[in-house]
This record gives sequence, C-alpha cells and structure tokens, in this order.
Amino acid sequence: MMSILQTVGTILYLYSMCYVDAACLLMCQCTGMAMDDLKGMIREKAIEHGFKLCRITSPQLDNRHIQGLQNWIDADMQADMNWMAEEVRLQRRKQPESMLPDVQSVITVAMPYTPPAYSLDEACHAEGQGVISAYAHGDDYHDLMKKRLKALAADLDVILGRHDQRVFVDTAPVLEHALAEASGLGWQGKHTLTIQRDMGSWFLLGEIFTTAEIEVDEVAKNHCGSCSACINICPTGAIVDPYVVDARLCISYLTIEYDGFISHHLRALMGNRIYGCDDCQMVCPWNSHASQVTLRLHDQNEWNDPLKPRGENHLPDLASLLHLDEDGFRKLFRKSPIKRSKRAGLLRNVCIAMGNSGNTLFVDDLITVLADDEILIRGHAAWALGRLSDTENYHRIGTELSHYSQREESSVVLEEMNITIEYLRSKYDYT
Ligand code: B12
Ligand code: SF4
Ligand code: SF4
Repeated sequence: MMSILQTVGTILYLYSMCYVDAACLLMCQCTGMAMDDLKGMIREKAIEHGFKLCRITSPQLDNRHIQGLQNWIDADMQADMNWMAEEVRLQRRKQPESMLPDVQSVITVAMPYTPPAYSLDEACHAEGQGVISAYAHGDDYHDLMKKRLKALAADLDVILGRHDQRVFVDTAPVLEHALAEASGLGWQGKHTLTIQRDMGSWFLLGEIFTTAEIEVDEVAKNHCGSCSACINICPTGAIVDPYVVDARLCISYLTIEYDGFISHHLRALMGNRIYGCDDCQMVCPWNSHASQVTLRLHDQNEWNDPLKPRGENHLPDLASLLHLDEDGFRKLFRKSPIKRSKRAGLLRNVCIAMGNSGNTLFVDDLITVLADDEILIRGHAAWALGRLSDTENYHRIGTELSHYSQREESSVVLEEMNITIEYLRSKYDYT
C-alpha cells in the first residue's frame, strides 16, 4: 500500500516539476528577465545531478585558444597522441560550432573529486610506495560523468523544450579548458588546468552543446598573478612556458598514454609516480584551501565522492603491484581508469619507481620480472636493476642479467640489459 502511495506521490511530484519547467520556458520566451530563471533552473538541475559548477557560453572560441592549439601541434607537443593532430579532428577542436548543427549554447559543468590526502613531500618520500594521481583513486570518471550528463540532458529536454543537444566528456575533439574559461566556470592556470576559486582544480569537466539559445555567462578572470609555483615544481620541466605543457615531457602522458620505452633521462625524473601526476596541482595555492575544505568535509562524513576513492590506490605498495598477473591486474583495476595503462604500462612504471627508490630490497622483485612476457616490463626492470646496484649486489645483478640476456628475443630489451651490464662493468669492474 505504502509503495503505491509513494509511486503516486512521485508521479505528482514529477508532473509538478514538468509544469514548473514548462511555465518557466513560456516566461523565457516572453520576458528577458526570465532568462536568469532559466539559467538558475539549469544550474539547479546540474547540481541535483552531482555537478558542483555549471555555466553557459557560446560555441565560438577566442582566437588565443585557436592559435595556442595550432602552435602546440606545430611544435609536436601532442607526442604520440596522434588523434590530437589529425586534421579533421583538429579543425573540429578549433570550431566547437562544427560539433552539432545549429548549436547556439554550450553548458559547461564540473564534477569534483577527492584531492590527495597527503602532501607532495609525503607522497614523494613514501618508502616502497608509488603515487597514483587523485582522479584515478576511484572509479573511471568517464562512465559516471557521461551518465550524469545524459540524465541532465533529459531534464534539459523538459526545461528547454524543442532543441537538439550532445553531451561531451573528454574523449571528443572539444577544447574543454577554453569553453570552461569562456563560460566563467574557472580560469586556465599556468599549468593549463582549469581552476575555480573554491574548488581549486580538483574537478573534471564536461559539456552539453544545445541548439537552444541561453544567455551566456561572463568570461572567468585569471587569478594566477605573478605565481609560478607549478612551473617551478614540475619534475620534468614539462610546463615549458606559462599555459603550455609539452606532453612529451609530462609524467601524466608518460605513465598513462604512452605505451613505449620511456627515455632514460625522463625515467630518472619520474620518482615514484606510477599513474598520472598531480605535482603541479598540489603546489597551486588555489588548491591548498580547496583541499583543506574537502578533507574536513570528508572527515565529517559530509563529502560524498561519487568516484569512491579506493584504499588500495592510496600510495600502493610497489612490490605487490609488480607481482600482479594479468588476471590480478584486471580484478584489481576493474572499473578503474588505471586499466587504461594496461598491466604492461603500469608495471613498467612500477619498475621505474623501484629503480628511483634507492631501495635495494627491490632487487629480488626486479630479477623475477626479467622473465615476464612483456618487453616493457623486462626492459625497464633491467634499467631499474642498474639504478639499484651497489658494491654488495652488483655481481648478482650482472650474473642474472647476463643469464637472461642469453635467451632474450627482443632487441630493445637486449639493449637495455647490455646497457646495464656495461654500466656495472665500468662502475664496479664487473666481469
Ligand atoms: C590531451 C590531454 C592531456 C595531455 C596534454 C595536456 C595538455 N595540457 O594539453 C596529458 C596526457 C599530458 C594530460 C594530462 C593531464 N590531464 Co588531461 N586532458 C587532455 C584533453 C583530452 C585535451 C587537452 C587539450 O586540448 N590540449 C591541447 C592543448 C593545446 O591545450 P592547452 O594545454 O589547454 O593549451 C591552451 C593554452 O595554451 C591556451 N593559451 C594560449 N595562450 C594563452 C594565454 C593565456 C593567458 C591563457 C590563459 C591560455 C592560453 O591555448 C591552448 C588551447 O586552448 C583534455 C580533455 C579535453 N577534451 O579538453 C583532458 C583534461 C585537460 N585533462 C584533465 C586532467 C585531470 C589531467 C591531469 C591532471 C591528469 C593527472 N592527474 O595526471 C594531467 C594534468 C597535466 C597538465 N598539467 O596539463 C582534465 C582537467 C580538469 C581541470 N580541472 O582542468 C581534462 C579537462 C579532462 C576532463 N574532462 O576533465 N591531459
Ligand atoms: S602533471 Fe606533473 S609532469 Fe605534467 S606538467 Fe604537471 S607537474 Fe609536470
Ligand atoms: S601554481 Fe600559481 S601559476 Fe600555477 S596555476 Fe596555480 S596559481 Fe597559477
């Protein structure tokens, strides 16, 4: 009986909501003042669907962004992300208007995630542990964000009446920072991420393009001032100029997107970052306030992160990760963005972190994976062993590498092994 009453109540409630929405639309069409109400309603709905910020802009980009994108591609800073340089997609990225016929407005939204619960110093010096960037501590945001955007879009059908719309998150050729900035959602910081006064940059972006005409919000003001903390802290010097990140040098690119052999000098600079990198965000003054607020809410059980950060991704134990087999990797990172790097990519990163740790207890672990099926893992393990060699262990490392090099089939891995053997010869007189 109760459930029938509840159902009837829900239907009446939904009906009344539709009625209010339709009434507002009617007002919008008649009066200028009601445009604010329309925006208010869109924002309210966005918040109901878990977005903390929601703003409106037009689909035309500022020339500074169009030129900035072209300069970046001309300088090959997209690295192996060839989809960024591909001509049709590049043109689309420059012209958001091309993404939906007759698009009039872009609704930008931000979905927050939990900032790291440790300082940069604690993370970098976590003995035997690796660092995973905060956005990847829980479920993959793409799935959840798309679901939420679609639910918001369904409500917009009621609020905006007859219109066409398309939702975007990350994967489409859309210049999200530029739209976020134009809509007043936040400004683009010198590290290139979008920052908002209260939330810092600990959020993800999404958009809904619509053919409905909605009054635009004001462009965001930049509040970086003379600060350059992000540029100075970047371990690899990837922020080559204010507002320009060279992906070829960025640890986020190297650990997540790149599926090849990382150059030796960059490996040495990566420290213990094994999936993504938050350094430029962690030193940003706009984030320290935001982090404190969020973590306080978290402690008071008032922070409900829909991405559900998992305990095991909080500075995970490197040795446990190195011994994950394919099945173990798949189970551990089910629904997690980390599966993007695949087992080979993640364990490559773990080998590098071990090599940078100075902890000779990892020598045994690294020797075990010299027999792994994946060339990326074998090759980076050979490098890491050289980094961990000392007067006590060099002979054993040399013997194991010589043994495995006899049966190595990959010329790239063989070269890595030989480089380390040569190094042991020159440094310790290994014969
Ligand atoms: C490709 C990509 C990457 C690449 C390249 C990063 C980059 N800076 O371009 C790599 C793999 C390195 C990467 C890393 C990360 N990414 Co990423 N990435 C993207 C993606 C798919 C495209 C970005 C892009 O268009 N780059 C092209 C270059 C040319 O754009 P740009 O760097 O912004 O350069 C602009 C400025 O130079 C500007 N410009 C020129 N002159 C001037 C002058 C002034 C004064 C100003 C203000 C601007 C300006 O013009 C250029 C074009 O707009 C977006 C999603 C999307 N579809 O937009 C996510 C996105 C940017 N990434 C995101 C995240 C979370 C990250 C990481 C934090 C993940 C992590 N923890 O490891 C790191 C951060 C690294 C960093 N400092 O940028 C989020 C950012 C959320 C936020 N709050 O800003 C996004 C928006 C995904 C999402 N949907 O939420 N990413
Ligand atoms: S994510 Fe890391 S490597 Fe990339 S720009 Fe920021 S600090 Fe530099
Ligand atoms: S660290 Fe400073 S320069 Fe970099 S984004 Fe934050 S405020 Fe801007």
